[in-house]
Amino acid sequence: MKHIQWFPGHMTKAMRMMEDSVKLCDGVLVILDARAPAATYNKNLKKLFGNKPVLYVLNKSDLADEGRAKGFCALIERGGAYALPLCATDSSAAKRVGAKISSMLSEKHRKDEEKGMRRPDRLMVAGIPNTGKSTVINALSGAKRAITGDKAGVTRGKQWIRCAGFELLDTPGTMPPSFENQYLARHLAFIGCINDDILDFGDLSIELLGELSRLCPEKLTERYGISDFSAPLAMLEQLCKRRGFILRGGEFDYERGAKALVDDFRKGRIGRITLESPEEYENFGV
Ligand SMILES: Nc1nc2c(ncn2[C@@H]2O[C@H](COP(=O)(O)OP(=O)(O)O)[C@@H](O)[C@H]2O)c(=O)[nH]1
Ligand SMILES: [Mg+2]
Repeated sequence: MKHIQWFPGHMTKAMRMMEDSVKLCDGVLVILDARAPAATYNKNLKKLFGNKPVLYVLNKSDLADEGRAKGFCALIERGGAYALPLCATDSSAAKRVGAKISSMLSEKHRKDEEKGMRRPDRLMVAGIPNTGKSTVINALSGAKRAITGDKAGVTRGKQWIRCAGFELLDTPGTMPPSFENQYLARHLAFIGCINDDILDFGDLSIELLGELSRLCPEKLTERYGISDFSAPLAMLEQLCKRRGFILRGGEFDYERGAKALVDDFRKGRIGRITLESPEEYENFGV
């Protein structure tokens, strides 16, 4: 697959904007994708957060492997940060995140009380594109979206949304993904965190089949009747055969097969899968 890159200029600009926002907050919610927590984590951001408490939300947990998602959460919490598997579209999402935020900020609450003043808790949402930042913000703020400005008439002032028990910066910090590791960069492509226009679905499907055949061959058998795992191209052909993706003349319609595979994976139709194993990431999130 093509080497995936991010322009350094974008990186610097995104980081600078995030840095300004973080300063105004008591804590940060970093949204990761529970199907690929390591790939959707950008360790460069850790330094921006300074001493601010961080809650890592492993979102889209409805599409992910439950045990692995929990394993990553345990790793993160062992390192001193907070973590929560979440399905942001679930009706219980706001309540679960709210409870976690409140325990994360208990130290601030105690200090506020000592000083005899209770400032509102202010948080921001951050994460790489497509992890569900907007969905989380909508879930936390509810339908009404009460917006509270820092100062009326100051257009440059940040907008805060009043949520149950805290205020949320209305615009999420969009952070660039880290592409230092091409194995993890591929995971970003699989889950749809990279603009599809720059991706070759043929290549992508071959890589995905290779990885899924090592991780969960039984799921490929169940959905596509794949039984010969000797080579990814042969797997794609079995998929095409099963789904009837055959061109006039009898050739396999590889392109259709590739698209179907990636689409099925992204929508969770192959099963609940987390591509990375917590065992491989000893010091994750710390
Ligand atoms: N299955 C599933 N889809 C989700 C979840 N959260 C968000 N999405 C979907 O993921 C896509 C990207 O979400 P969005 O909030 O726009 O991501 P953003 O780019 O980080 O703001 C949308 O199609 C959402 O509906 C979730 O917990 N589960
Ligand atoms: Mg968004």
